[in-house]
Amino acid sequence: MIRRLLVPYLMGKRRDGLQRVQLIDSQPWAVLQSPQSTATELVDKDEQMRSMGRVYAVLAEHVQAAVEAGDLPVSISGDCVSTMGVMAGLQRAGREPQRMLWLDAHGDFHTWATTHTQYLGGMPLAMLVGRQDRRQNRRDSITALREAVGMRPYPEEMVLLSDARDLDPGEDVALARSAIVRCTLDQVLGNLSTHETLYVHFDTDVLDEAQRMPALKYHVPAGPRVEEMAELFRCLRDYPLVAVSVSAWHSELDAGDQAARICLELLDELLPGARSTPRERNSATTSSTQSAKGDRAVSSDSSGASGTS
Ligand SMILES: [Mn+2]
Repeated sequence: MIRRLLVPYLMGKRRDGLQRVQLIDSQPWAVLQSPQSTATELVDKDEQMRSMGRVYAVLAEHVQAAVEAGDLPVSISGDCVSTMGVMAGLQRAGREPQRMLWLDAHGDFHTWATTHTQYLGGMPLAMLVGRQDRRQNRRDSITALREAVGMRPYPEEMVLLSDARDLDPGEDVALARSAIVRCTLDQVLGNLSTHETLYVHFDTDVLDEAQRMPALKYHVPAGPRVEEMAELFRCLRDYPLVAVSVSAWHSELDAGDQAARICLELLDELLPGARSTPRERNSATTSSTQSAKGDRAVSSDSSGASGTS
């Protein structure tokens, strides 16, 4: 069974628009909330981290319960810090994955030492693998956030990051010196084994679909199209998945729920079990007019993100 978990928050702030996923998907989604996290705007970074700690502790509980019941947890939330909640739940259920695939246009590898913007959304991967931060001695440090969620740092060398084509100065150096493996989308399967349990995290901003999905966040050109992601997901369906998490689009900008629908169709390609037939689906993920691999080979030349660390 698949346990679908909807977490309508963006960096600790409520985003009720994400709940529309419930209305447009034929599958049931459980909506998770923390009663103390009701604000739709949070200016204070410490309060933001406390709110994320509460919200993703709830996610961790639900992931743990799903895994212990033999289900596959699949979550959609507003940001990539949700990976901490998913990982915490997997760890507590004794199912820490042997590999993690992190699909993202960005590195998400900033720390307080490298960030110029103080933007917490640029730090989730560094948080997940336990990078120390210079606020570590403060009560509201990232370490405290990880403890609130109940997660142990995940080993860097087990993370495969693709295709992270938009890195900032400082972040690029930190990633290159880390044990995280980087690759382009067409190199993902070559870096994974069907014998290793796998957690797939899909930040929807990895897609290069400014026209078709204008509600995606932080559009970065020269990335994979929906068709290429669908092809990868169809292959990954045969891997021993232990969890899937999605970082969502801007629900308030998603006119007609276009981004939501395409992402749900993509999830359908990845998840085992019943799925709609191609004829019933929107043609977004089934178009074969473009050669996915060919497009990727062209775009990876100019992306600057094709090297491995
Ligand atoms: Mn991200």
